[in-house]
This record gives sequence, structure tokens and C-alpha cells, in this order.
Amino acid sequence: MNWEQAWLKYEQDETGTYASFLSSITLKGHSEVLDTAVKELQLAAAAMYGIIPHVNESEKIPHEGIHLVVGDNDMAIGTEGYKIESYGGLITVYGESDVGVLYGVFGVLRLMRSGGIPDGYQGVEIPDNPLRMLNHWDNMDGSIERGYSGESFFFKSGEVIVSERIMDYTRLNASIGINGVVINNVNVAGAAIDLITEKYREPLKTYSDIFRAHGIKLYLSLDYAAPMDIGGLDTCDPLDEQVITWWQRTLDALYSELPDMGGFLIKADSEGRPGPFSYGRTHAEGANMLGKIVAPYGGIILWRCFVYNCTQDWRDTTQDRASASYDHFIPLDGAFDDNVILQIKNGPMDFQVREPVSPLLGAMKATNQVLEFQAAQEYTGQQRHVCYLVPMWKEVLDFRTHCASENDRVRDVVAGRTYAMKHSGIAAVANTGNDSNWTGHDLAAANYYGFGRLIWKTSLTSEEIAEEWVCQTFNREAVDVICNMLMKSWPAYEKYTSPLGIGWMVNPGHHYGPNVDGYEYDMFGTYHRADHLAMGVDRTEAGTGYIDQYFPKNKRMYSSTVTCPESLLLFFHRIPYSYQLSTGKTLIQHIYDAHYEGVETVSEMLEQWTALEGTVEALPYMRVKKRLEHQLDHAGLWRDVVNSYFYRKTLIEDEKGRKLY
Ligand code: BDP
Repeated sequence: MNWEQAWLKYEQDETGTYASFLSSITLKGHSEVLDTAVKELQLAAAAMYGIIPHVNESEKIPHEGIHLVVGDNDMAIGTEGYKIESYGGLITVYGESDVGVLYGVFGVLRLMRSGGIPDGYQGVEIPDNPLRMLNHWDNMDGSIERGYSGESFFFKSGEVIVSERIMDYTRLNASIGINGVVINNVNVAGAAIDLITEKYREPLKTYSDIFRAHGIKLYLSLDYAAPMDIGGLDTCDPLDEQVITWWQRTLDALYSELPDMGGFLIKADSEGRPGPFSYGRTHAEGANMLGKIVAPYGGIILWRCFVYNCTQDWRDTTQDRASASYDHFIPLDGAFDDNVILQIKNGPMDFQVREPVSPLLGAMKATNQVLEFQAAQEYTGQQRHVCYLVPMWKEVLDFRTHCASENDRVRDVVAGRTYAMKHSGIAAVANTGNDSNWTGHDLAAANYYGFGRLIWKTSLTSEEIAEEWVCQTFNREAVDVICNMLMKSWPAYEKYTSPLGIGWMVNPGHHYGPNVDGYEYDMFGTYHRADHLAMGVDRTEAGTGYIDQYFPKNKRMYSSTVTCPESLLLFFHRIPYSYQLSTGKTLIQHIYDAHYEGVETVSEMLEQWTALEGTVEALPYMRVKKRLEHQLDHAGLWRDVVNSYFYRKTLIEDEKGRKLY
């Protein structure tokens, strides 16, 4: 094995603090999940203290060591929750189920290596979100759509890979509470269309077995046109009997061998994907057809709401791509079956560095909803720039939708606290690959770790999550510096890229690096609409009317330039360059200054990192240093391109007399 164990590398602990606890494990009964829990403790004991714990099978309460207890406790902690208690020489982990105990074991190991477990410690953890999922955009040729960490570790040259890395990956997921994984790209193409056929059954069974032993369910992305692409039919109309029979036969066969598959993720009728629309059917008709087939197996259908007409706002400034999801799905509220869940991106556009919260979240009162984040940094530096996304995700989760008088934050909606939803939760587009450090940039693993921890417990702060991660990945001496770098990385990225919520300004296609007009004069565009006087998109009632999609309080807030949060000013309004912001600066001066400040922060980050030489292991130290050097250079390019662009548009000089090109 030449890859690294990310935050699960259990390092030697010379203090010996937990050696006696890890020297004996007591439990009664067996299950594959409990075996996983014991194995993890054994791994930790060996690496941290060089000991092989004694495993006792007993009903009696031991005096020391670690005691794993399934079932027997008087607290309502749900099927995935756990309780940890530490008294004298004994740490007890209770769970109502074996999965709860496994999460508890990871909880114990995390505490041992970050905050500590003092005598008398008692802690109860119950996950906030029922579905906690990763979506991989991995293709069967081994490439990853929007992947910035090497190739896939699931697929290679049309085959499903079964390697030790799958085991390590699964452990990483279980340690942060992930309970569902979609392994293939939602833009299903090539060999992936066959994943549901007999051909790939064996390796998928192996995946499913490994996942099951870690409390995780396997999901696949489906090609909605599969009845045509592999079934030999000439339609994929969801109401056509032959189509229904084909799906029934195919999915029955799949479930007969993979009985605990979680279900399927589908992107239909968007970005060139076929779907029910093509046959004049609704999304509900399209999704429910599949829902009914998988329901007897306890399966679910995750139906993505990333649906828009790519060319709708071209040559028509009253049209607005941001409105698309809401327009499509609101009329269908209540029409989806119980086991169908709509998966909604956090913003109305597409994972920009700053977007308002999608107005769909909270607006559907009778539809299961899952929120979708993107850990892969497609528009946020592609894992060559540091951009710690947990603070962004927290802002989304904390947003008050005003869909109800209480419990109306996004985090309430997706946890199922606002409306009675049968299924809900959070998914993220994964940021992993086969690079030895998993995420390309070593610091991007904070987004992988942070995603899991945050959706498990949305009240954790970004700083707490960062600190835990640094303690387990690097070491305590590096905590302050690395946390500080992480915490300033998203604001810095925002400053040196596109201003005040307008987004985009990237090179089309690969989406890396500045290109202010890249998507401007384009029929698949997303527009800043800058001319020599003003920029931004008027989304008020006088403009595209998008703000109507929010509940009244938010609509009012966004409709006025005074109450609209400044960070989103250009998303909602068209603003003259001379407009004065709350800081007293004009819009144009803000653009100039913010771009300098952002680059300045990156330069500080590079200095901070350089000072860690010797504190952080040499290999990651060098890798991160190289990427920070690139980031500094590239941030400078962003600054100069954006500032010069607006200087030439406006011919307004920078008050500070800095060079413009
Ligand atoms: C965009 C990506 C594109 C994906 C699409 C999606 O650029 O590669 O196909 O999202 O979410 O961000 O399906």
C-alpha cells in the first residue's frame, strides 16, 4: 500500500494515555458491523501503542478497557446514534444497533486523537440527517467528471475495480457517518449504462458487502434511456408498458442479487439527458415509475432538480436560468411517491463561490428533499487552490427560508424537522480520486471530512471541524496555523475571483481560471451583463422576477439594494460602478480592492505554511507548498484579469493608483 490513510492514520502516541483502554475490548454477540468496529479498535491499538487488544466475549460489565454494548440502554438514540461514557478505566459505547456502536467507536477514536476523553465523560450523538451521501461522478474508463484528485478508484478501462483502496475508502466514510454512496457519474455514459446488468454483478456484490459491514448502502446512477440504450426498445416513455416491464425485470434481477442496494440517482431532462419530458410526461410520472419498482425492496429514487434549458436566457433578458428548478418542480409538490426524493443543489445556478440558497428548499411541503453540495471544487479552485467549503455550507444550512414560523432553516428542512418527510438528508459530489492523498490537495481533505461531520451534526462550527481534522491528519502543533489558513480560504477565493455574487467569469468548459466574458456572449451563457455604466442581473420584479420564488420576508430582503446582503448584490441587482457600498467604497473601487486583498491573503497563507516546515511531514508539506505557490500566482492572474477588464470597461482609475492593464 502506498496511499495514505488521511484522518484515519493512527499515529504513535508516546503519552500512552489510552493504551490501557485499548488493551481490552468486551462485547457480546456478533455481526459483521461489530466485527468492523473491533477491527478498527485493533488497528488503532496497534498503530498508537503497539498492542493487540484482548477481545472478550462476555455478558458481564468489565472493569476496564472498552465495552461495546448493542441495544441495552435507556436512551432514545435512534438506529444510528450512540452514547459514550468513560468512568475509571472503562469506556463504554452504547448503540441501539451495531451501526450505532460502529459510529461510537469512530467517535471514541476521534476524541482520543483530538479533544480527549476525560474521566467522567458522557456524550450522546444522534445524526441530524437521515441520508448522508456521497455522489461520485466517476466514469467507467477511469476518468472522473470534475475530478481533481487523479483517476477513479472504482473503475478502470470499463471494469469495476476491487482493491484494498475500496476498504480504506469505506472506512473513511464510515468514520464520518456517510451512509450512502453513489459510485458512478450521474451523466451515465459508455460502459456505465451496463452497470445494472448481469455483467457487473460480482464486483458490485463485493462493494455492497464491504459497504454493508460499515453501515453504508450502495447506490447507482441510472441512465433514464437504458430501455433504449441496452433494452432494445425504441422508447423510454415512463408510461409505456414495455418500458415499465423492462425496468421491472432489470431491477428485480439486480435486487435479487444485491438485496440491500439503497437505490438510484437520476438526472433526467437536463444538459442533454433524456427524460420524461421527451414524451410529454412529468418528472413525477417519470420518477414514480421507478419508485414503484424499487419500493418493495425498500429502495429509493433520488431525482435531481438540476434541470434547465441551456439556452433560455440567450437573447431574452426576461428569462432566467436561476428560476428553472423552481418553475419545474413546484407545480409537482405532492405528486411524488413516498420513496422518491428530489435532490436540490444548494443554489439556483451551479456551485458558484457565492449563490443565494435555492428557493426550492423549503418551498415544497409535501415532497421528500435532499440538499446537494459539491465537495469537488469545480468552481472554487479545483483542488489546486485551498478553499475550505464548510463555512459556505454552514451559511446555506443556517439560512432561514421563512417557509414556516419556526424550524424553517435549510438544516431543519433537510433534516425532516419542518415537514413530515419520509426521506431527507444531504449529499455531496465527492472530491476524491486515486491520488495517494485522496483529494489531490492535502488541505482539500478537510472538505471531505468536514462534509461528513457537518451533516452528522449541523451545529458543529467550521472551526471545530477544522480543528478535529487537523489534529487527526497533521498534529496538534499545526492546529492554529492550518485552521487559520482554512478559515480564511473561502473569503479569499471569493475576493480574488468574481465579485458580489455574480459568479462564473471562468473559462468555459473546464471552469478553471479567469475569463470574464467566457460565458457572456454565449447561448449557453450565464451573464454578468457588464457595460460601461453598470453590471449585475436585475432579478427583482422589474427584472427577471426570480425573487418571487422566495417566501415574502426573503423576497423583501433581496428586492431592495439596501437590505440585500452585499455579498449577493450583483446576483439580484444591476448596479452602477459609482454605487456606494456600506463600506463607503464605490462598486468599482470595491472590485479593485477586494482583488488585491484576496491575493494578499493567499500570500499570507503561503508564509504561514512555509513556517510549518518541520512541523508537518515532509511529503504533504512539499505538496501543499507547491500548490500554494501556484495559487498565489493564479490568484494574481485572476486579480489582474478582472481588475483590468473593469478598468477598461469603465475607465475609472483605481484610487490607490495601483497598476491596471
Ligand atoms: C455542473 C458540471 C457538469 C455536471 C453538472 C451536473 O459542470 O459537469 O454535469 O453540473 O450537476 O456543475 O450534473
